[in-house]
Amino acid sequence: MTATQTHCPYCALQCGMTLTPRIPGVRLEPAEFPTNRGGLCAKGFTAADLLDHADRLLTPLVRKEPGNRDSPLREASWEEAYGLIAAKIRESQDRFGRDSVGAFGGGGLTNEKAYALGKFVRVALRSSAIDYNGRFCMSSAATAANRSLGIDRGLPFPLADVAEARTVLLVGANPADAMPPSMQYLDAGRAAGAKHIVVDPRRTNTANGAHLHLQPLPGTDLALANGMLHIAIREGWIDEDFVKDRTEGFAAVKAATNAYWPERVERMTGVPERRLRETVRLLATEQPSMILTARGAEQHSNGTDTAQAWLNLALALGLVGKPYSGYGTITGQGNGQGGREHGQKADQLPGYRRLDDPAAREHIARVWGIDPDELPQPGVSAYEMIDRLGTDGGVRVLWVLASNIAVSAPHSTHVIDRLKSLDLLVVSDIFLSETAELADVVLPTAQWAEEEGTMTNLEGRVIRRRMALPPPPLVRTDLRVIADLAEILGRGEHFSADPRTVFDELRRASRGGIADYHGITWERIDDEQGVFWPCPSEDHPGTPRLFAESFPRPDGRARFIRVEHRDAAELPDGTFPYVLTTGRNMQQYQSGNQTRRVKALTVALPEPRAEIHPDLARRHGIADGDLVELRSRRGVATLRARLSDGIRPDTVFAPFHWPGANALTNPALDPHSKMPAFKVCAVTIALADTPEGTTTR
Ligand SMILES: Nc1nc2c(c(=O)[nH]1)N[C@H]1C(S)=C(S)[C@@H](COP(=O)(O)OP(=O)(O)OC[C@H]3O[C@@H](n4cnc5c(=O)[nH]c(N)nc54)[C@H](O)[C@@H]3O)O[C@H]1N2
Ligand SMILES: Nc1nc2c(c(=O)[nH]1)N[C@H]1C(S)=C(S)[C@@H](COP(=O)(O)OP(=O)(O)OC[C@H]3O[C@@H](n4cnc5c(=O)[nH]c(N)nc54)[C@H](O)[C@@H]3O)O[C@H]1N2
Ligand code: SF4
Ligand SMILES: [Mo]
Repeated sequence: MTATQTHCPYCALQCGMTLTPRIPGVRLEPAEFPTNRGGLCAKGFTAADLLDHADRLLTPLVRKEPGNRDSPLREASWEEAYGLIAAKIRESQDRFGRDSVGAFGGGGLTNEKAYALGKFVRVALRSSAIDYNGRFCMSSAATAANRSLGIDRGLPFPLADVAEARTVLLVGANPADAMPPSMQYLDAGRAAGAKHIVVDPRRTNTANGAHLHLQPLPGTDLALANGMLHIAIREGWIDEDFVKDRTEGFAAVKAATNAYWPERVERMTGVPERRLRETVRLLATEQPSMILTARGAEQHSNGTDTAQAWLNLALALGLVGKPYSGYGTITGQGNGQGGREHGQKADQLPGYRRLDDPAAREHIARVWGIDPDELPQPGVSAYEMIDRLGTDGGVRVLWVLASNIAVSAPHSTHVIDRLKSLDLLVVSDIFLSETAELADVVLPTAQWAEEEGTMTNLEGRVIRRRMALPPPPLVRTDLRVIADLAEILGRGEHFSADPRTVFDELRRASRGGIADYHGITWERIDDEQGVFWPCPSEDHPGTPRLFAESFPRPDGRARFIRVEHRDAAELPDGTFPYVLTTGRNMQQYQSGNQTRRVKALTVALPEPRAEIHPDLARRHGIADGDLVELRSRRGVATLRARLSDGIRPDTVFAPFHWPGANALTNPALDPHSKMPAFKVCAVTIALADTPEGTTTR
């Protein structure tokens, strides 16, 4: 029996695994890949359980009564499903214009699929309406890095470098739960005496092993970062040579930080002055130092400026571009990095090019064999697109691939209303997600172990997803479905269902762009355990570490950008007195559409738990395990309480792996990245009078 080397279907660590055929299904074992080095988390270990799962979608589904979403779904042939979709696309575009048809993609799609989907919308639909769930993920840090460093590669160094840093500041990042095998690098650093500081309103598993834990009020990280820069300036810890030779704009930032004196920052954030000072001292004097942010710092209505504030601090201390040192964002989804490079973003063409750049349009049009004028202009961001579904000027026919927005988008009751107002909703998925339950047409999709392609992990390392077994007989890959639909729409000659052909085209399309994959081949990926982009030619070694010499900006310098604290879009008040923040549990993944079906994982974590401080619980007569009702200005969720003295008494934490949390969240958007404020909204809390047994609604 031949073994297949591939990678986990879930997060951006993309742990290596070995699949060996057996009857039925496959045997899954961890592999020695440079990121996981033989480790896997519980989700990875059980990923193969979903290949032959009883819930799997095995044929297309359509409504028994077309147009009536209250009528049941029934099995249909691909021809019938395609016929329905194509007819609706034509009808909608004739009546309401090209932009009335759009797509919503995902950071779990392979590079080839993300590329093909972006091309499908621009070339086959000639619509501007496309965006994806990465907008809800790392877009704030990406926006900050683009404008300050000229490039957005989440980690500008290999993950293993983390073990060599003597100081690591983790801001709003909980890798102990979100990427357990990555902890071996943090643990190795700690064992060698490195000091780790965790900034998180909760004492997480990551914070538990750290030297220091800073516990700010959610949404105040920007003030914290500016406060640290204030101290660094006062103490003379700025790397003057680095600032002078390699950056621009420091004077304005320096002036702005005057107002962030430690006592004031302590009042704003709740972090004691001495902890602020100790953190800066370590970052400045115990180098090499790294500052890593994740969603806790970024998913805010000021997320871009917050990421920028941490980046400013890293630049001022001269951390960037030196060995085992620098600023990075921990990308989340399986292909969260590659998924943001190849054109499924509203404003983007492949290679991380801009859709509004005439030279980029020219280049891509040539690769695609079309006239540049055929390319639409940029569309609107994910939540803006969702918010306008079914309205005048909005999308009326939507195709969703690889995202479960009915659960994972903010203000979900509104999202569900909008989805219901569509003329046609098409969902491609493996299982009938909460979003697919609302669809007119459901298309079954091949899973990770049943397809070939490339993914780009959190380090910017391009790796191969390899096929271990064929998909079930009537199930098709997303790439095939994109090519089939393009054919029906009369643009078939521009598309291929073969991943290798698409990757070779992607290489040409990305050539000369920021995310340049031109020199990366499948053979090199096999031989070199992945290749780091940018990699402009086949004789180029790839780029594991960025910024050693210069920054990819017009003058080669990194740019400081002055940023000021802004209050969260919604603050607690007399009516909604507490802050709700949301995030992840170790045993579940994202909207839960996959992991809630894995028995071992649901046994380990059967339902969502709201983390509440015992003092807050006592005030409301809540005991551990009670059902509590959380209410925000937008909705209600009922979930079981888990009392923990590791969380701030003014803050409640809820996971979003089940429907519920996002009924509460605030869709206020960051003005730069269009990231929703997933990490702060105002809520009330009360003991629920819901009958025992009901958990969420
Ligand atoms: N088990 C599991 N692992 C995953 C995923 C999953 O769903 N489940 N998803 C993957 C994906 S797509 C992503 S994006 C990553 C996300 O990985 P992380 O960003 O590490 O995960 P989160 O739990 O969203 O947020 C991290 C921490 O931010 C804290 N936080 C909340 N508000 C604030 C704040 O205002 N400031 C600060 N400093 N911290 C705050 C939370 O308490 C939480 O512990 O995980 C990836 N890995
Ligand atoms: N309140 C709150 N909400 C959040 C967050 C938060 O921290 N708090 N985090 C946000 C973040 S960081 C993220 S990344 C999003 C994630 O939220 P979603 O975008 O909903 O992510 P998933 O649950 O992974 O959805 C992926 C879907 O695609 C299916 N799928 C998997 N692989 C494929 C494939 O190859 N093709 C197709 N067609 N389908 C596939 C899966 O079965 C699943 O239904 O949630 C965001 N929402
Ligand atoms: S850490 Fe991420 S990639 Fe690794 S096994 Fe777990 S879910 Fe999969
Ligand atoms: Mo994410």
